Amino acid sequence: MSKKQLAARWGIDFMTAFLLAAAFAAGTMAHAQTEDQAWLRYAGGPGRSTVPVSIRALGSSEMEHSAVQELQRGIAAMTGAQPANSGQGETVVGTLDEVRAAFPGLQVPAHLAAHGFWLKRTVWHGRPLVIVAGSNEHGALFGAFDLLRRVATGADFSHLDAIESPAMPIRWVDEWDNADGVVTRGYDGRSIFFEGGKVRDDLSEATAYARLLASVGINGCNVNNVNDAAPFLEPGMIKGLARIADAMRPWGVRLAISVDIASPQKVGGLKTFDPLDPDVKAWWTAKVNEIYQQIPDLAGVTVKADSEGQPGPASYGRSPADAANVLANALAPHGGVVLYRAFVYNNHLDYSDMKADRARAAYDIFHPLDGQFAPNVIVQIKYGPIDFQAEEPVSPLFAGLHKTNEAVELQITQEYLGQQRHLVYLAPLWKEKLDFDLHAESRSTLVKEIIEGKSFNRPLGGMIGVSCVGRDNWLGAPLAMANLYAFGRLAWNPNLSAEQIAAEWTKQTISTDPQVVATVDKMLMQSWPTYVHYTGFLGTQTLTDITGSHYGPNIEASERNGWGQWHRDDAKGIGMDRSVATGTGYSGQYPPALAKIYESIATTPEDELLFFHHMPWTYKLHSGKTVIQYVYDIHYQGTEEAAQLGNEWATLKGKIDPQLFEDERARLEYQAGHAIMWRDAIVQYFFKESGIPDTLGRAGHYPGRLEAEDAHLSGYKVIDVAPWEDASGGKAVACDPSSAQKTCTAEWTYNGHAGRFNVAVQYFDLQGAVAHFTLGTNGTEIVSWAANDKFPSHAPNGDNSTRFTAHGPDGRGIELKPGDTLRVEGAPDASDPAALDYIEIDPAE
Ligand code: GCW
Repeated sequence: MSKKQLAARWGIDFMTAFLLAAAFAAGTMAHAQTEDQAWLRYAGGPGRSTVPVSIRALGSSEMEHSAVQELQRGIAAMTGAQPANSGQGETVVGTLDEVRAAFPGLQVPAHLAAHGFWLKRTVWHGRPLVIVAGSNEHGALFGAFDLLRRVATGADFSHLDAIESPAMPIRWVDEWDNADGVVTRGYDGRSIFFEGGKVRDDLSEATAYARLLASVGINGCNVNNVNDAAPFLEPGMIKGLARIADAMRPWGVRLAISVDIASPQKVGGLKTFDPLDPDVKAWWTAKVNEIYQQIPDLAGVTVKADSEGQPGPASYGRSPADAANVLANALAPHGGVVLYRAFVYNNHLDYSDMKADRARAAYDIFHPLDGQFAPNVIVQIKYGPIDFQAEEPVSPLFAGLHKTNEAVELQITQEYLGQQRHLVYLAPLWKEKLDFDLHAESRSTLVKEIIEGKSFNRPLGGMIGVSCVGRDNWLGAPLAMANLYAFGRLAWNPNLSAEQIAAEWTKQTISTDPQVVATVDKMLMQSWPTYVHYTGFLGTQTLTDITGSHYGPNIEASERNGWGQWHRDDAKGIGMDRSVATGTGYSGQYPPALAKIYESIATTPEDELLFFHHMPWTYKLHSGKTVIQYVYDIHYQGTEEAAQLGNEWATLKGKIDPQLFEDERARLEYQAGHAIMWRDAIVQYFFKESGIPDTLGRAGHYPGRLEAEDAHLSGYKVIDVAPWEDASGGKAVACDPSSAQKTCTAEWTYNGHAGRFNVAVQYFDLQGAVAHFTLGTNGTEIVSWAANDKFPSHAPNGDNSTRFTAHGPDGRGIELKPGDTLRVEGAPDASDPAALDYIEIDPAE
């Protein structure tokens, strides 16, 4: 950002802008991406702790070494203490056996569960002793991080005597990195692992990432995309993968990879990839052996097959169990596992078939196979039956597999939830799913207990988080890192609350000041409901462009195609009838108690109503509001809540790191503007479709709004925006490429009362190009800015519709009186026509 843009955007004076720009530049140079920018800053500790700073490992393993290094670094940073004389005692790290041997006579727990740890503060021969003991060295490493978390969050150490162990064995993140360095559904730069078809030379970021993952208990990382995975089994690539495994090993994070089920043909040159073919079996066995020779601790493989164009066993009339088992048998001797994804569905469904239903697919395909999977196969199930939606019921498949290991797949990267440009803390959503009771076998079976293996007595199970980090600060937005943190903490212990995790994260990342912690946590907890309120309603599927960016609104994109993310709206109503009696029968896939609840309109929870039933716009909800009135109200409420997030953050000024403050402040300002665009798109679309007015008169009426298409235009031409709902009134203006003018102008005459006003300009910031804008009154420029953010799409639409608000030179508004002219001037760039939707004039007070 230039200084002038900074000044324009933030309404600050030139000198402050200069200093901030310098700080940004220095900041970028000083900290290329490191894990220390995340929750491992070790800066927010309470300033003292009773953990002795003399720290040693009792054994010689690599992970104990990592643990000691981490403790030394963390304790010293948080307490300011230097390694002291032995009179102040010591902290030791080891396995339980090592502790027993080193401190004979000390009372130690008889046993620790796998990867568990014991933290103990005691006195040994008159000197303080803190023990970090693991069931093995990996447990000791987790224990070290836990001890550091306790120091950073100000825990009481006086009676420290804690035993913990992970709730489930599989705690992995999945990355969707491609060999060319592009991260699918990643919003934060290129791959930390791959570039140009190869593993990167510099894997320091892979090590740093592993450290972050280990700190929250994650033990596996699948590094490549589930799509197009065949090249990863080429011999050269396996060598590279072995280097990644080496880079992550000191932190106990085991490598996993995605494999293409057609590899025997694509890589091995066989005529077939039929999983029951003996040559195919032999090929997999040999390939797996080849991998383990180089990566002896490979955690396992993930498979996406017969889904979204990926090849699979269906080509040969074989089942997912056949495909999973051929891999499982090859992996079993090495201790590896297969994560077979239940995300298998036909994406060529017939929209006109009222019985067709993508939500049914996973259960229809996998339930009949229960009991047929090898013991080292885990079926990996997305939390909902469709696809990482902001609101969607729990997948019934969790209750449909009793003799099969299960893992839940969550998404850390915010594919359908604002792509890290919007603040959405996901732990409350995940908790809702994990705590959900499916009532299988007419007893309590919570999702978290199913994946822990408890409900159906399974040896394996776990949680997978699709993370998709990149080189641009992992998840890009600093607050989005709370999601990565929360994922690990919940996989370790799904009984933690979203609030508790938020507080832990804030204390470690931002500040331990109670007011800061309370404010940030309130914002985090409110952020998911807020996002839902301005982007959807009552369990509709996503209203984004489902075949494109998954970001801005595009209501029609989900309809009339084979993808099955339908909401089936028309002039009379909206929603999918998934009942057994009259619909697709999906609700009958749940155990009887739930099936009954979802079958009936009266008992279906309203936040899932339109997922299960097609309802008239005039249907009255429990509140007495009609569905359409709810649509209007909730979207206006959502935009107010989005603005409120920014107001909350503003109270932190001067209390937190200034760079973080400004970064998030700008993000929240953008989000509040984008929420308005979402609101208007949805409200105007369904208002037009239903023809039912808003009882509060807001739909279709925008006080203070002056449309660009109604302005006096010079160089600008009126355009239709696609989809129409993404522009106010469906139209915008764009510079006419055939015009000789270098800039284009839109001018309005102000006819309201005299006073001070904030003027918002809604414009389109196209990808890969930089247009410039200025706003002025009566021929004098007030402010200028560049459309240089990074949004999806090369055409003007809701992906890139952006709001810039001018608050006047002193921040108290722009003075206007009747007859004044307001003018926006756009300077296009070769591929960005400086398109403009409207301006909106709101009283400054
Ligand atoms: O949500 C969808 C994504 C695809 C992804 C797929 C999946 C990797 O849009 O990009 O493919 O899910 O989970 O397999």
